[in-house]
This record gives sequence, structure tokens and C-alpha cells, in this order.
Amino acid sequence: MRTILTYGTFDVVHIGHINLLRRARELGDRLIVGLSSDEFNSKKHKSSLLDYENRKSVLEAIRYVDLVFPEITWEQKVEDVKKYGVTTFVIGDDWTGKFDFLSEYCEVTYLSRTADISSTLIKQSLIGGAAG
Ligand code: C2G
Repeated sequence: MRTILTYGTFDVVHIGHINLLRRARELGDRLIVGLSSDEFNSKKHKSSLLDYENRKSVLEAIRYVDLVFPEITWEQKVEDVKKYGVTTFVIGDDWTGKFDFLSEYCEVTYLSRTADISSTLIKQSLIGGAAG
């Protein structure tokens, strides 16, 4: 069983998230996702429109995702890799190099981001639309 692991906020899910999850899932037999808690988002200096339970329900409904668990600290990744028997850690290339330390425990793969789409852009256009 090749277990693939990734992390993220996954707020207002869009094609960029779907492409990342699909490509990650194709690298193994199951995909598990550490989903940033609302408290951890603030530690990441991120605010999400949708709360943890809402984002979790959406992720669990995506056919590429086999398990969702909470991401609450930066330090939990090594323990998560051991706990879930992870083969490959995957994340978008906006994090290139940041998680190389995990290569002591599993493969580390950075996938190219999908251009011209982000939750922030969607939220801005919604606000812009409402203001318009
Ligand atoms: N992503 C992508 N293309 C986009 C937008 C996002 O491939 N256009 C990828 C990101 O690179 C990331 C994943 O989708 O791998 C989730 O993105 P975010 O929700 O923005 O998560 P992030 O804040 O990067 O969280 O501990 C690691 C962090 O939790 C990662």
C-alpha cells in the first residue's frame, strides 16, 4: 500500500486544488490530507472563508481523497509520516525546498501549481463583484 500525504487549507476548492489532489493520488494507492484547522490557518497568516468542518466535508467528497485529518502544527509532519506509513509527501511547488527534511522518512515531491487560479483570487472577485 503506497500512501501519499499532502497538507493544505483547501478553502473554496477550485481546479488548482483538484489538479493537485488528482496528481497526488495517481502516485499511490491512497491519498491522505492534513487539513489546516482554523486555528492553524491564523498561524499560517491565512484566513479561510469556510470553517474546518465545511472544508473537511468538501475534501472527503472528492474521489481522490481517502482520509482527512487535522493539521494543527508545523511540527506534526514527521509523526504523521510515521503514523500513516507514508510513502510519498506531495505539495505544490510554491513550497519547493521547505519540506526537504522529510526525505529522511519518505519521498518528497513538489508538483507544479495550476496557474491563474487561487482561493484568494476567487474571494477578491466575489468581493469585487459585490462592490461593483
Ligand atoms: N495549489 C495548486 N494550484 C493552485 C492553488 C493551490 O497546485 N492554483 C496547491 C498548493 O500548492 C497546495 C494545495 O493546492 O499544495 C493546497 O493549497 P492551499 O490550500 O493554499 O494550502 P497551503 O496554504 O499551501 O497549505 O503545512 C503545509 C500547508 O498546510 C500548505
